Amino acid sequence: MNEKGFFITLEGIEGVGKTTNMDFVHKQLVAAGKDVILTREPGGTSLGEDVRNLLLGHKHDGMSSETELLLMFAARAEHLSKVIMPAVMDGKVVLCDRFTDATYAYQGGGRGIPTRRIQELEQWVQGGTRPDMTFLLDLPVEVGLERAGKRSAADRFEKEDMAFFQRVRDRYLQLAAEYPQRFRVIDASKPLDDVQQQISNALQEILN
Ligand code: Z5A
Repeated sequence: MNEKGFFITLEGIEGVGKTTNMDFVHKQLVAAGKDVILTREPGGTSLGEDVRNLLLGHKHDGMSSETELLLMFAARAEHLSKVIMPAVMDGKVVLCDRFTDATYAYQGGGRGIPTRRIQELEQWVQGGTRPDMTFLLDLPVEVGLERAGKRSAADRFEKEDMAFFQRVRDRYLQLAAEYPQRFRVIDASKPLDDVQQQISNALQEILN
């Protein structure tokens, strides 16, 4: 991206602490005087939240991987045009819980959809728009699932097995290695204070 604002995404497997740390990043940015929009994928718009319900709920268990991929990008097209781009053009910081790296990780790594298919859709829907900075909260799959397991009923993705989440984690780490300028890999297995110190250090790069 470029324009006037800044686009930050948080990524990672289930239970890594994205929700917990979104709030922390938000507070840090606001304290630094930034105008911040908090949003998420799939979702972020009225249409996107409806699509999210289709994707995460169990009404359509067994949906094909291609349908899942196209729904992710349908919601993303709406999110980009209605929320992300207008905010960035207006000089705001957009802080988004998951974005296209999640598609490479879950639909690519997890479901096995070829990378080039995802790249085609990314190019079509986003053109040259990419996050400016991506925090990848990383930890072993067992730890993430154990943390997430302590919460409410599992959604359609949370029903997947350990091998699926291992492929997702591997693909995320592969992306981080491929785009080191954009990614900041955070060791999310550490206690929360430590995790937030790592995030805070990385944030200083943009706040300075
Ligand atoms: N998805 C996709 O397939 N393709 C796409 O393109 C996109 C999404 C965009 C939506 O997920 C699903 O959509 C997602 C991928 C798919 N499915 N999965 N899995 P989501 O982002 O809405 O939900 P989630 O990934 O399941 O997030 P989550 O379960 O809410 O996890 P989290 O936000 O990363 O974790 P948390 O709620 O902040 O923390 C989990 C627990 O750990 C909680 O009790 C915390 O208090 C605790 N915690 C947090 N940090 C720590 C530390 N450091 N130590 C100890 N305990 C901690």
